[in-house]
Amino acid sequence: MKQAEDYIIVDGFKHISYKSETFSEAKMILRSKEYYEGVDKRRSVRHFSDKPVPIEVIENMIKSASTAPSGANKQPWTFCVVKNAEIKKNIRKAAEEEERKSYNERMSDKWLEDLKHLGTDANKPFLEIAPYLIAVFKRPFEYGVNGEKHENYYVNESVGLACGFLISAIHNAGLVTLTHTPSPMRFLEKILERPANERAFLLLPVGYAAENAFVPDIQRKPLEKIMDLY
Ligand code: IYR
Repeated sequence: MKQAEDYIIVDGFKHISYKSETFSEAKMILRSKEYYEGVDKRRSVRHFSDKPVPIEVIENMIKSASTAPSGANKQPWTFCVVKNAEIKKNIRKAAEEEERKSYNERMSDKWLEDLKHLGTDANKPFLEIAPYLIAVFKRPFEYGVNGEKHENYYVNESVGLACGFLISAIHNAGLVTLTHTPSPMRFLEKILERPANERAFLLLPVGYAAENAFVPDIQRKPLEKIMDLY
């Protein structure tokens, strides 16, 4: 029997054969339901335990994040993992400074009203308590060998997708996170001494939920409100 080719050449580039694992319709329904029920247990948590987490777990999560699709496969992201207490303290101090300005001056009354049910304020103790902070940076461009700039593509979409994968991986490991958005976030670039082609995108504290953690009693929109079938 003739063996199927396991690669072809398209415009001079090698394309390898890809076989995706498929399931019966019944199994698909079951798997999709079980997956939903798993991710539906995820919540944004603001109360963390300081219990240590093996770095290997964080490394695996970041490898999962890096499997996200990206524009022209440029993978325009860097994940900075902060375990060092001194650096976490500096990040907390700088984040709270920005947040105080935001809550007191920059955010509109409507915005503050919209946040009230979440119980947030400018104090961010979790930035010191969580065993790790993952500061995600986007890379709008790369430097070539002569220092010239090469633009990346769909950078926000790509890094947003990678963050989604990361958040899902954190939940899958039984840990929690919070998509913290101190704004502006330039202080992260300074504290972590990032190269000039990186911009802070998201700050994710990662760890176990505190034993006495509480989350706001909020509901997800029902399917009828979020899906239109044509
Ligand atoms: N960045 C602030 C405020 C904040 C904004 C939104 I939109 C939220 O959903 C939650 C908080 C903070 O992190 O507290």
